[in-house]
Amino acid sequence: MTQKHCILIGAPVDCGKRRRGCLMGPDAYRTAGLAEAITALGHSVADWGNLTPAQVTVAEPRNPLVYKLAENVGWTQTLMDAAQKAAPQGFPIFMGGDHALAAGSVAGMAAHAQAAGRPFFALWLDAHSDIHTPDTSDSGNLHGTPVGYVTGRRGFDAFPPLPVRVDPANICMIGLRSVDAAEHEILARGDVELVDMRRIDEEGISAPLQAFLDRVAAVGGMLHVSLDVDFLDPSVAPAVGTTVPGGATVREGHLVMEMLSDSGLVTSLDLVELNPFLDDRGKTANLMVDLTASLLGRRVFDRPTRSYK
Ligand code: 5AB
Ligand code: MN
Ligand code: MN
Ligand code: MN
Repeated sequence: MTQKHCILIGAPVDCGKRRRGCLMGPDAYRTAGLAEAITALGHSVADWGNLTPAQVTVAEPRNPLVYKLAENVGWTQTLMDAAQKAAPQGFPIFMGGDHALAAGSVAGMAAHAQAAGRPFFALWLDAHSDIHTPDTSDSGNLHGTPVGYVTGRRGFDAFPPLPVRVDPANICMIGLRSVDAAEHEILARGDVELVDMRRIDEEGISAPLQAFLDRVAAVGGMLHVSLDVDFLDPSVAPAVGTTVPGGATVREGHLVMEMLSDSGLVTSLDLVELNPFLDDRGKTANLMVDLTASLLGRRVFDRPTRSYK
């Protein structure tokens, strides 16, 4: 696989929900050896350190449950700028931090793709669909809203204006098993490709993923991957606040990453929702690092060798 210049962007975002701890995520990835795993694969790495959110003032949210609106808006601005700065220089890896950070990372990468004249796609690996708006969220936790923001849903007036709307038809969600009624409603009449756990049980994870990758490749698209820890089953990835049983196995996770690597289509990555306070001796942080290594080319054997004689 071709060598990349990976840019680690620490985004200790902890304002996307009420349970605290994701702010420790970037340092947990550093401690688990993310940079070393990447250089061992022949890539280069630059660690840009941890960013801080832009200071902004916002009007009171319409939904009184909305938590830490100003901080979420500030992070969105900061990460949107960081993504557009990093993307021309290499392969940005956004080390979260909770999933609220993806409002900025995805919007920034979409803006970069537009500037580069290429179509933009996003793969959402998550138990949840994260397509609420601040008005429809019944928790008020904005880590459930980044897809709503980047697809241009109404209700984000406090947020930075979206540089370019991501076409819902260019988004594929894999791992779904917890979707709120208001999200279900919008997804049911939209174009987002939905791969829930039942579909994975029935078809396997590779067929729907390959179909999506073929669509990205056919138009020369750029692909952003947003990996939420809760995509994985909590038995193998316990360090997350929003555990939902019945998630992806370790091997399903690796297979997704290996296929993404083979495709050569991925141009940026979010590692989100890791809460090191809830981890079991670094188990989840280590697994997330190993998955990233698979995405960046780590293999047991190189394909197409089918018989390992
Ligand atoms: B995550 C829920 N839909 O809105 C909500 O972990 C959960 O980034 C959101 O996927 C989970 O609060 C957000 C119930
Ligand atoms: Mn999520
Ligand atoms: Mn989730
Ligand atoms: Mn909800």
